[in-house]
Amino acid sequence: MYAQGLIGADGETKESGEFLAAFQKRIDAEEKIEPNDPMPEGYRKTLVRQIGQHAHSEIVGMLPEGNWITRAPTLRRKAALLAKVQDEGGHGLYLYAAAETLGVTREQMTEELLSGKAKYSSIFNYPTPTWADIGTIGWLVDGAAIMNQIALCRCSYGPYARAMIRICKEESFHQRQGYEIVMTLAKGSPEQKELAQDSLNRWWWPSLMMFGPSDRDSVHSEQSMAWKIKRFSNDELRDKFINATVPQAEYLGLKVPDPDLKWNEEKGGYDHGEIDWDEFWRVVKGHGKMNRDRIAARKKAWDDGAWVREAALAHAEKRRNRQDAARHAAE
Ligand code: FAQ
Repeated sequence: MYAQGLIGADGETKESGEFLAAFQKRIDAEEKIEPNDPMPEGYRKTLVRQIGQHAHSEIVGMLPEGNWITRAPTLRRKAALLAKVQDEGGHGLYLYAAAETLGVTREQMTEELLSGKAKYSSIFNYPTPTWADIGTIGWLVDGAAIMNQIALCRCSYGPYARAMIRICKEESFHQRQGYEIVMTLAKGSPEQKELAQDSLNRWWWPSLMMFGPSDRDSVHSEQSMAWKIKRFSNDELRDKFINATVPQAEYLGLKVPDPDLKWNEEKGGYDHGEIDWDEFWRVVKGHGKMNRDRIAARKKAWDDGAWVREAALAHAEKRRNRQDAARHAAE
């Protein structure tokens, strides 16, 4: 359908000023854009990039927690964790389906993930060495994901916005199950409390990085906000997350590992310390602790699943042939 690459708007456009102005008018009037509507190529590419990367994040995001399914401490914890990881797989599938409405295939998106061309969230390149990490991921990672995704429920592209509404409902359950795990540890023995604190120490800063680079370095924000794909800037969402999460840590009796974190009465929010952007870019560029393992696991799953895809296609073709033959016989 479209000949260009999938990743990102390239800034060049052959569309007329009149066409772009009419499109912007629809956006400004808060109309939802649907798959068969005319849209600028940059808008389509931006959505393919963002939704595709979001889908990859959900699927790669199953790996750090999947690591603990066989080692969950009780049957109740195991059942909840299994359901949560399965939910994340479902989110990935809604999102791939939403991206497919823009004229790309799941195969193309997967190839871009496996070749390193398409990104997925930096957060999933950190290891999960302790059970407390499963609680902390639910509390902080799903908490950060919800903060970002609530805004995406109002995204101008209909299929993405609608997928987000359902996803947010499930993520809020995930956030609560994670918080409950951390609360159990934080109110438990000194060793358990230490596990919870150690996990918070390791996940706090990477969770803040999930919101993307600071506004001054965010290349896509301005255009994405004009198109109402993004409703808030990266820093605005990060600040909202900090303001919501610090009181939760205080309630647990845990210390947020930021010596510069301070309530600012004037702005009605927290000031925070400097984020290590070198670490962020290192991880985004593929040099985090788990990048290689994550992509190797996805590649193995994709290769191992080839026979299933082939069998499903062969079955669909057989069925189509049978239906065609039956139709011809009836004519
Ligand atoms: N990691 O100009 P911006 C979840 C890239 S879902 C890696 O600011 P944009 C559920 C960015 O792609 C988590 N790369 O970009 C779950 C761009 O590179 P590109 C995922 C990042 O798009 C929970 C470049 O940096 N959520 O966790 C990151 O306007 C538990 C410049 O950045 C979503 O994807 C990063 N953290 O804003 C699952 C939400 N940040 O593409 C399992 C939808 C930025 O030019 C367990 N996405 N980059 O090569 C968004 O809202 C946006 O895409 C942002 C980035 C806010 C992530």
